[in-house]
Amino acid sequence: MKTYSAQALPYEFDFDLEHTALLIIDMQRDFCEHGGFGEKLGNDIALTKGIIPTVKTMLEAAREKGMMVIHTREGHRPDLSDCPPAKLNRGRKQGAGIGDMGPMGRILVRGEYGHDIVEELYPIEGEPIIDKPGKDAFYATDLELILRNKGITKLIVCGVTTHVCVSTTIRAANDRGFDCLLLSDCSAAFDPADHEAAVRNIWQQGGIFGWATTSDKVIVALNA
Ligand code: TIU
Repeated sequence: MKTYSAQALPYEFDFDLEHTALLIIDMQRDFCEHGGFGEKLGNDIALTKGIIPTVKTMLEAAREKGMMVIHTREGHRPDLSDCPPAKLNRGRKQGAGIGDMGPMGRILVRGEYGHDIVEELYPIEGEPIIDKPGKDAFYATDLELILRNKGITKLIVCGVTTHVCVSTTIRAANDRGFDCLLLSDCSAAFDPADHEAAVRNIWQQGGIFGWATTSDKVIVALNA
């Protein structure tokens, strides 16, 4: 099995195609388009929308090389029975009521147009979609089971938002023994300061949660 080595912080990230998956977090219209959950929380979606072409390039490179690709979506059952009242109440206070009707359908509800992944990055056959009720993609999902069954030990992680679902998932993956590489240019927060801090918080202290780099470094490694 060929080993690839990508320049990263705090040092190079070594991986192979058999044990590594690209994990794309929550690239849903609700976070990247007007009228979705992100915007209703008072955010500008320019940066989350802006990474779509970069993520697409990385996704196409992974597909071409045969790397496993997994997508996640944050959202809830239509009856909201899997939405903790605390989350529901806080969203409502911000004017972003989960389950409320918006221009893209009911906010953060499974099956609605706004809840789904943006067209440019839409999963193809064989790419699992993990529907998650929380920020952590492992919480109350079968993500860990799928990764273990496939022999995946390393995750290349990207998506939105860097400081919320991406960061929470990397931390959860780290505690489960997965090596994680965060792609900073394929991830975004609504505020660049949150993004920058979240990226640094992954690789600081010698890689306390994992590694960080940009997608071009991974693509260079894959083509070396
Ligand atoms: N609000 C925010 O920054 N993020 C979320 O609510 N979910 C994800 O990060 N996907």
